[in-house]
Amino acid sequence: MAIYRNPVIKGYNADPSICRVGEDYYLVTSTGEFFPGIPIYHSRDLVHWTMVGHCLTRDSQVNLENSNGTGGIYAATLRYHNGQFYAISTNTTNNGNFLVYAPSIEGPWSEPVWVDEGGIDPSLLFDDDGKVYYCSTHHDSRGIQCTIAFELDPYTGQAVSERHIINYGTGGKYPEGPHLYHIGKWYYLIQAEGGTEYGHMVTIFRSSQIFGPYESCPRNPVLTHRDNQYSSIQAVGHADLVDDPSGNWWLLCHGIRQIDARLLHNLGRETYLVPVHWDEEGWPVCGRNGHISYQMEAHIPGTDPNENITPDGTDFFDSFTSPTWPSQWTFVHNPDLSKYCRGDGLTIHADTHTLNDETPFFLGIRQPEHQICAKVLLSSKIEEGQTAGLTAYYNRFNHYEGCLTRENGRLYAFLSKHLYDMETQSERIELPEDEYICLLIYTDVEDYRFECQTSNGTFLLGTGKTAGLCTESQMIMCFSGTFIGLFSSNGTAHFRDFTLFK
Ligand code: 6LW
Repeated sequence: MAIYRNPVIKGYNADPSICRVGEDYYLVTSTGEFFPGIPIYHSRDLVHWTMVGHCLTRDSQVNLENSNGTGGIYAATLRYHNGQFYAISTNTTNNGNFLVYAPSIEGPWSEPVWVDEGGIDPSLLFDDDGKVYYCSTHHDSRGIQCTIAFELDPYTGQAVSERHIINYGTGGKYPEGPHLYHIGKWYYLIQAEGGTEYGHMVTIFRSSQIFGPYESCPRNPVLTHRDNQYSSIQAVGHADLVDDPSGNWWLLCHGIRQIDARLLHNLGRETYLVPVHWDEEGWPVCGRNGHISYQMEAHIPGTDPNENITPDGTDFFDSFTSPTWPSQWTFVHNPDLSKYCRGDGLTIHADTHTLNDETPFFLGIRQPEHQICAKVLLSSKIEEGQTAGLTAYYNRFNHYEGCLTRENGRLYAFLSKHLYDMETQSERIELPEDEYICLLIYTDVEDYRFECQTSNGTFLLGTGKTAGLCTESQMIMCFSGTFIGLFSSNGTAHFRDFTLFK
């Protein structure tokens, strides 16, 4: 069997949902307050994944106004049926549950079809008889969270059957992330329970009828690390099931990489691959009896047995000279893309909004590892009172940035750190008027270290604690992860050659 390494999709890639078309796998993840929404990844072996686009690329599809770190696009489900792709999700800040569809994974994705149902984590089952079933979280008349299902017309968003409460879970809090499958004679229901933190778990149920009654797997939870204090992989849950062309089964789920044994993670919830086999009673056995690890053995589709599969590199480079945006670039809320000009490098025409505001002039990529280096060239043509530079950004309340500014005609560099309602700035270092200044970030589990390189040498601007950019240290309920990005405020900034590498 081949050896592969988890997570298979690194950095903030939570709530994975997967479908297979022949020998091609497609997977989506949630994006919260970030734009574009719902990234799409492609793979041929479930281990190597490439981001190939997004489902939500237009303001008319995704209004992120007021999503404010906690809201926006929650978990999505991706399905393929009869030549059409469907992605269904929840805009928790504006209008709720919706689906979009497309004739190919590249799109064009439709305008939203709104579904008149509350709750989050909607999913679709295209059944053998041509019926389409919807399920999502729900609160019953007593306010108790559960899973609801009904037949849906995916092109009108209308229910075409009665609504049925089909499950209350096994007693874990927040039964959510439901997915329905019709496998053989059974309808299976997979869901997450325990909340997407350290109590997270995957539970599974089955019934001979779509609307139940569902029986619980005797081994529930079938996948969790709530009982595994020996692994720094935690919060394992929110899974989707897929088979490969050879008839092997897999779960894609999310988990976190704890910093040491501390209740801290700064990379967000990442996507993990879990081999599944079915026992004699027709229940799935996931991973190593419900546990997973960073290195696992399995019959990886499309690879030779005994192969040691090397993980994808996480290096990223953009000279900003091509007219097309690499998919990895991500914005906070809906950006005015006319203010971000590519071609001769990247020019950002910023107004007075700062990184502390809801709509900063910012673009970033997901931090993929605890230890990375990122650097960028920033023109010294900085206006009086303007600030621009390289940032480690969790959200508008928690971010650190190496900045250039101009005061009384002189060019300076400094480190700014913003946590909650606290802001500090390091001592300013006067810089020579080089054409470009190189700003750098070096990260590890303890610190983010900021430097700048000039013709006068390399200067340390300062460090910020990694703990300040962790999900657990957020003052608002947050589900994202740290981005490494560029920003400007109060003037036009010109960047070249952004590089991120391990
Ligand atoms: C996702 C839900 C969850 O929709 O977090 O805590 C939401 N649980 O399953 C956003 O990732």
